[in-house]
Amino acid sequence: MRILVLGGDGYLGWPTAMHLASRGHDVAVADSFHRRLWDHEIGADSLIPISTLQDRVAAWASLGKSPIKPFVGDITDWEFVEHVFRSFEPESIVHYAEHRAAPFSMLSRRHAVITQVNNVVGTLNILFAMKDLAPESHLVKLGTMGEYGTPNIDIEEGFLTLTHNGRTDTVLYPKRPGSFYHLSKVHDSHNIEFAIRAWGIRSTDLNQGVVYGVHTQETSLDPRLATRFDYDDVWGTALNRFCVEAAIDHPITVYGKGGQTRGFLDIRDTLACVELACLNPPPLGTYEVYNQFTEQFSVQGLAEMVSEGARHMGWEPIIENIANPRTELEEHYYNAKHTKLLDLGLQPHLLSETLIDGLLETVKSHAGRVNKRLLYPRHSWKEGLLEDVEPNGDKL
Ligand code: USQ
Repeated sequence: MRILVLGGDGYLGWPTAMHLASRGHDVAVADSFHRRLWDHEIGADSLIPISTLQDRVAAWASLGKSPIKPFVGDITDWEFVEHVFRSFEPESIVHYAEHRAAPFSMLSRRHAVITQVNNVVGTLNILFAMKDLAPESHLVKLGTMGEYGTPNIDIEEGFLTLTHNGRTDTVLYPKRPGSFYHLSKVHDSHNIEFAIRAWGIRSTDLNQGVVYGVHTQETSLDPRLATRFDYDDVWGTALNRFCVEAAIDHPITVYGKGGQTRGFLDIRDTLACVELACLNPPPLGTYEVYNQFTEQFSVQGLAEMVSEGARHMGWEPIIENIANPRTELEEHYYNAKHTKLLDLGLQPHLLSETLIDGLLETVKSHAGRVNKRLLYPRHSWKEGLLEDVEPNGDKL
């Protein structure tokens, strides 16, 4: 199958491209390198050194693998999208080309605008390209579990059947996201669902939870194929950050009470889910939604698991419940369905001691690269810039 991976230079895009190429698909990637640029803006860097996209595809080809074709450009630019669609003629489009950090989108008006314009306009361009240039193709869109927020009822997979005043209908599950980033994905979902009704194209919206880990069959082949590992306060996600903090004897930063509960999954399961989605396109005119995570944990529970793993390594971790820089419920009901990908054959890698130990070892081997200034949050969603972090990373 010809598969175009948008955002193919990113944390998940690059491992996905290699995974699909090694399974016999004809793969191209497109990327604007925005993600690398934003690192410069906030002074962050991947914990694990990463090669340029050109070096990555050259290293991949040098191992005798089926080549990955790179396209460099921005999908908010229609001419670029048209060029990629006409020259590659994708059958599936895996769409990761979005700004993906809730804290980034909440830094300022400018960051909220950049996030929403990039994500909503980019996706609209892809929808029009599908309609005009590849009407049979299948959009595999990375959404987020955060689209649903934390409602006080069970979260279904995309749709809810309601009876109101004696009449029954199936509607899109009500969305109540918790950041301008998460909202951008809700806007995308609505645009996609409408485009499908209007034009008869097709898409699978993957509402993904928080991904952890960096090791996949392909990233482990050669250091030049490594994917990025973010640990800073803006791009770093919970488990990855906690491992870095434990590895350098920094307090594990649980925000608030730590009862925030989310769906989580191993990076290898992301790749498997995306491939399953590509191989099982819905009929034309259908909008399919899968909830893509394998287990749910509270943030406090996750911190305790990392802490336990760190003690096995002979370290002395401490968990610190710091003031929450975000605006979110810290204690809430959470029960999200996630059976559709299992029904398609997903065999999950569940979070285990061995995985945490492996992550802790990887992180420890790069501990010299950690910039401590990036660990405590530097920005509050309500109060703006926080002044209580010293340039050396200590709290005042
Ligand atoms: N958290 C802490 N301490 C930290 C970092 C995070 O307690 O040091 C808490 C946050 O307050 C939040 C939870 O951990 O309650 C998850 O935060 P996160 O940064 O790990 O993940 P999130 O902001 O939700 O976003 C990530 C990805 C995003 C994806 C989303 C899936 O960055 O692209 O869409 O996970 S989901 O969470 O299901 O919406």
